[in-house]
Amino acid sequence: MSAIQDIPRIRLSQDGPLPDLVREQICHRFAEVGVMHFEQILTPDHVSALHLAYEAKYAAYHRDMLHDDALHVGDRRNMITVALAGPFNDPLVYANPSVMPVLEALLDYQVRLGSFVSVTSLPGAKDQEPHLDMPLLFEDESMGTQLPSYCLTLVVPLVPMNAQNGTTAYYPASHLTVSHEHPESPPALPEVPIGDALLFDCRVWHGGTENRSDAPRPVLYNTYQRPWFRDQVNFGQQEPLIIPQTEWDHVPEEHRLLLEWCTITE
Ligand SMILES: O=C(O)CCC(=O)C(=O)O
Repeated sequence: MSAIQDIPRIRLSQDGPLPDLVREQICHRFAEVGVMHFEQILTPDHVSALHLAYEAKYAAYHRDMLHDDALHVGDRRNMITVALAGPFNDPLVYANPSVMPVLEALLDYQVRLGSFVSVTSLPGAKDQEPHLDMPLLFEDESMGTQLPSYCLTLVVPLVPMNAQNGTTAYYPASHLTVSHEHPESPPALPEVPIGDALLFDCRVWHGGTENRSDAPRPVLYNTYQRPWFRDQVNFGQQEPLIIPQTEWDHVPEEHRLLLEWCTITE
């Protein structure tokens, strides 16, 4: 099998259901590559508003130090839990209609949001080591790579992902082999403007690239899981998913199952 080096791109209309054949083709392609670039899932103005809200609430994490409730995930890089509150408590953000039909089909129509965080690299952050976000199920056995997707992360950049701000290097199709190291083939380095998003399978090798800009580079990481799968490794010191009670009251009935793992705060 020749190495896949490109990340497929799709743009889906938010009006009306996805035809079965189209959904099947997209899922088939995703299963082959393990990463997909979704174009224009939000307007740039909407993302700018999210960015402002993020900066207003989470700037305290923009210091290069260890935080009690944020995970240090590499040089000058933290994973910060973002409360589903204000502009983040919005179905366009946690259940985006351009992405959900694909996510639902990939996870067999039983989707739970497992975590809602930002991975923020600070100016000067170096490349992150390529890694898997969690160990494979049945770690040393090919079985873990033959299973359908069970944990998918939607990366929604709040500033453009590019060579200046930093992007994420992905090794397409690396979810199909068992290895304790990333493939030797060169990774894909996607340029992602605000409004676009990347979806990747948790079995795909990846790593953030350096931040050469003079500003933090936050990307939202929305992780969707089958109901039987729990992330046992990334949330030892922080809640994966929080929502204040007053915000929970505004969650539409149709999304309450998706969000049933939320910790409701005062
Ligand atoms: O910062 C990035 O671009 C990727 C972050 C990441 O892969 C991680 O923290 O697991």
